[in-house]
Amino acid sequence: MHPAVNLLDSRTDMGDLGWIAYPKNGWEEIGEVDENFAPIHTYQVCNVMEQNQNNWLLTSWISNEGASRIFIELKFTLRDCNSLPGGLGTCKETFNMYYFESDNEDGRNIRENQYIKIDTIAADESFTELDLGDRVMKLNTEVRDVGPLTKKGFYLAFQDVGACIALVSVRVYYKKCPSVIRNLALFPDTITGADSSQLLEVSGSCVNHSVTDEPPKMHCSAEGEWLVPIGKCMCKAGYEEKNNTCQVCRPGFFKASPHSPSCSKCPPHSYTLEEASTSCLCEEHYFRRESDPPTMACTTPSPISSVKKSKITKNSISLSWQEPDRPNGIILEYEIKYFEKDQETSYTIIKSKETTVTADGLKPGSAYIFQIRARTAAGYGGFSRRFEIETIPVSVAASSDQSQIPIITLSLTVGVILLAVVVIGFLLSGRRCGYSKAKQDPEEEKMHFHNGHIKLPGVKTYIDPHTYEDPNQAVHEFAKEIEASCITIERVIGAGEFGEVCSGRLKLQGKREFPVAIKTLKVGYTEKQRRDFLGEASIMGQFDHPNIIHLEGVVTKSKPVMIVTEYMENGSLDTFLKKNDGQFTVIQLAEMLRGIASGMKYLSDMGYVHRDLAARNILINSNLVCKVSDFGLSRVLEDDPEAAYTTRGGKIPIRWTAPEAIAFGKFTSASDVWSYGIVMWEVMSYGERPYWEMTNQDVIKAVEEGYRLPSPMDCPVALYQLMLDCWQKDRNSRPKFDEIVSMLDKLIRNPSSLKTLVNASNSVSNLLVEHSPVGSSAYRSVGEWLEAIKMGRYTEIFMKNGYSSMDAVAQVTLEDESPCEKWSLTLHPLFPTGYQT
Ligand code: ACK
Repeated sequence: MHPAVNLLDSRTDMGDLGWIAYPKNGWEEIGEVDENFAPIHTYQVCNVMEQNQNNWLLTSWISNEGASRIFIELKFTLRDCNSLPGGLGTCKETFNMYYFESDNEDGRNIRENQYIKIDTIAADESFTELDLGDRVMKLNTEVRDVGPLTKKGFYLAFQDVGACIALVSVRVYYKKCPSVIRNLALFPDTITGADSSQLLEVSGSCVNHSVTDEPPKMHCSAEGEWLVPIGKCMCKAGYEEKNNTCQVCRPGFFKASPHSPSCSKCPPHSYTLEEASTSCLCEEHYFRRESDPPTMACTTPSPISSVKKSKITKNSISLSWQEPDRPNGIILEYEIKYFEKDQETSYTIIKSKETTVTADGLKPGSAYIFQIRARTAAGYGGFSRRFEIETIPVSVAASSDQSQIPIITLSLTVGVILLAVVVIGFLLSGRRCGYSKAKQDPEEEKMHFHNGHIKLPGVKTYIDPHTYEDPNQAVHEFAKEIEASCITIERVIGAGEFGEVCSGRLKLQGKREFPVAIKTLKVGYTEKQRRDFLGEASIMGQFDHPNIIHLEGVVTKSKPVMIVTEYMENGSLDTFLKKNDGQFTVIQLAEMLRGIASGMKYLSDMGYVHRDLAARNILINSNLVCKVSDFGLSRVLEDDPEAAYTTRGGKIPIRWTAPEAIAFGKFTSASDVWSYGIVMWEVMSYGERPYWEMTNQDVIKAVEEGYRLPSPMDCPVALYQLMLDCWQKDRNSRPKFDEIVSMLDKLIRNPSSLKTLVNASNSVSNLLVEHSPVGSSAYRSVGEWLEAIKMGRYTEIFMKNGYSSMDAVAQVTLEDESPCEKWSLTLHPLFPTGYQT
């Protein structure tokens, strides 16, 4: 539909226009016909030879039909004064157009001076006698607009002051945005605003069978175009969108919620006979739990009927059960739910492929409720009945412990012998002193995790959102849904892979408003992008630690989809450090590192491997607290601009990644420790780029050949040593995060331990002052002293360089080439000049 609506068109108006002309010898109507012999109302005047012309032509009253800006299109011919010999003194080539507003036709007899001038109209084209001779009419078209109009209608008037004019047509119209259906909302015909730049906000109404939780709106421009749609309607449950309407779901199909895009076929073993179904009924003998989503298949119950207690201690309960007699297909895994009696709101789920499970970390002498269900390809069966089992009370456990004293003594003896064997073996293997190693191989945790087992050593374990068939279920398990109306977006602070990152405020019911960061998912995303985007929230939502970015919740029920986290005033750590180069004390930097290590310890305890630990993925708040962020599934690395493709096809941030992870994809907490070492280096060098401008290929080669990053400027020896430890080729020799945390704790508690800097020329003097308050005599040998300052591994270098006694070390003067300088040169292998063979 055309956006212009005519109020008057003298060409198409066949009857008497009722216009008034005066004085008598002024404008006159001539009855002409167009090429189709239709009458044309043409008014003309041509008193070019006479002085003082003032000829008026008044239209009849024109209703504006509610429009507040109207347009007037004039078509006319105007004679060129040069073609009128003798009339040059008086001849004019313009005429004037006026209007007068009135609510009704009573205003007809107004005085001329009450009219308001719209414009003086001149011709673009004038006609000449020659034109007339050829019977060629050159028509001028001029359009003017008037507004804002405040009354119901108006008159127009044309004043001639001595020109030769033929007014061929007058068209008066207004513009509107024509009625349209957009996003399932009907927007009515809307007359444009009075101002030529005005956008009118118009509310839409949902079409039949549609609903909204975000009222639809659009904006009508002065040109009659619809712009900027906001909100939308969705077909209600039982209906789906087709051609801008909501069509009913056919029998056999259902749609459970307005948010589902279309009707889906009933899941296995369910049906509907009705149209517009919002769920499907289970076939006979098939069931679905009330809490199961309607997308889930109906299954025959395969309930576990009896459970055997295999072992109960004061802190753990081990159970076993029989596979159900008639499972509905192959059992993929069991889900064991348990909680302390009367505390059902806080429960634990263990997934196991075995018919046994051990729940540990329980309270002594407490009753626990267990329920088990099996999962087949068709979905979950119903939960078994509740089994109530009590752990052993402490008193009983103690007495049974008493009776076991001889056994314990025996085991202790065996234990001590075994330990001695291990220690001797360790010493014989020639390994220098280092960090004690955790007993568990990190891969083992990962394997457990991949097998879907969840062990409960009193610590929560990370659950891979991939293990959920429905990713939406994972998000809602781990993340709170926040209503979009609780969020105020204030400004855009950056760009994420999936959309803008904004800062804003969150006001939850009963809580004070507080600042948050909001990651948004851009419009037009694919289902996979949405899943990957929300995957981060499913992971983040499982963590609760002061050094892990805290998830406030997600917005998934309205658009845009958002992830809301705590706000970190200083943004990402690498940028922050670059901006504040040299501004912090070593203790402040060590505290930042301690925080990061503590967050990483928590993640590794939960069995989560970060894979992209780097200063750019650490956020820092106004109190300089650092928090690990940027969690994701495969996409973490996709999203990281530092990530490069390896020959194995994966995308890896080479400079931060351990060699075994680059070479054969072995990502473990130990490879995270390597990355942590690189983060330490980034922090101590205030955001310097690791390996500077070396290419990724050169980095891989150098690291493989045993080269390591040199110490950053003014870096405490102890911290650089820790970095080197993190970069041990053998991943089992790298420190664990808990060891890194306690090491940093010790250093921070004893600030003098951080005074010795790798590249300070007086480093040895410092060492002696800080570590040997009563002089070098506090240590019997150089080895003992180096052990005490956690530099035992350099004993050999000291010896080789002639510093075999503490006296020799103590005599080092500022002028001497200090053993630490030699030592630090040895640690600068990336610089060929500094590398000593
Ligand atoms: O260095 P920045 O200021 O810190 O720029 C990036 C940008 O958004 C894109 O990731 C910033 N950012 C991300 N999450 C947060 C947050 N929770 N608090 C404050 N800034 C954040 C990040």
